[in-house]
Amino acid sequence: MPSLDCRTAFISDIHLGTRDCRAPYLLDFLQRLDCERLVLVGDVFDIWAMRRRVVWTAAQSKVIEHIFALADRGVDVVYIPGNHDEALRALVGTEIRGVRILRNLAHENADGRRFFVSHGDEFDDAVRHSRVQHLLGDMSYQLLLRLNHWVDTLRGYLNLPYWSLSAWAKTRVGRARDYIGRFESTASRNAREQGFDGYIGGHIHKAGIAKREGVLYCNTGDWVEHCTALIEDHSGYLHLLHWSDHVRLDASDAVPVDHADTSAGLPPELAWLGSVSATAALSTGK
Ligand SMILES: [Mn+2]
Repeated sequence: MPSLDCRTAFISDIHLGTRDCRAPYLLDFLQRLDCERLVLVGDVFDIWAMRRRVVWTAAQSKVIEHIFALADRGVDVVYIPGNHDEALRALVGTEIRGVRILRNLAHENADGRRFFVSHGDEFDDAVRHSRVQHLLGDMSYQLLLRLNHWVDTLRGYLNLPYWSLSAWAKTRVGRARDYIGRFESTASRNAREQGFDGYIGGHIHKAGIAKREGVLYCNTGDWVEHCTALIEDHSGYLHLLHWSDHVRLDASDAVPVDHADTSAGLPPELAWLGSVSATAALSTGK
């Protein structure tokens, strides 16, 4: 298996525990990854969705096993919980099997540039118009993801490559575009005001690298629609990888279909997650 040699890899918005999670793609990425530091930039688990219904697959278990295996191998694995896994913020400052859990991170690139790394939901209040609009947006987004699932299944039958309906819709809906623009500016300005050379985040499921507010804005994207990762090479340059494209090109390594375990319970190795989420739900009042 060819390896992906880099200094740092940033991934976010994996949404483990839901059927939207594209775990087989992520597993393929992780198995090839050869890095010094791996940063999980939030929404690794979708604990919100898991409170309603858990969809767990063998590939999702393997993703977790592989992340721990990287930590065992000496990779500095950092986990910054997001809003969908905010229950794990109760564990900030601790370590689980070599994975450091942090609220955010100051990452220094090989070329000396410093980046402020956070999930990004802390900018929601500054970015969104109103709570009601946000909820409506969230509901239609869920609907789009559902539709996306069916479109993808259909295209699979027709032997067409993966194409994301919700990704397509998002770039064409004016309000979503405004939201993304405001998010990028707010996050970048915040990083600049703290003296950083750039910002690295996730949350909005829109991967990108762009100059904003005088600093470099980077978004890792997600693994529910786009399958993207932000990579720092050994010289300190940042690159965006679109892993679903990569897998499609490499036909010898077809990604297997991820069959959902419909028994819908947390796997035993994740039982601790249930108790953490229950405790934190009380403390945050959400
Ligand atoms: Mn988020």
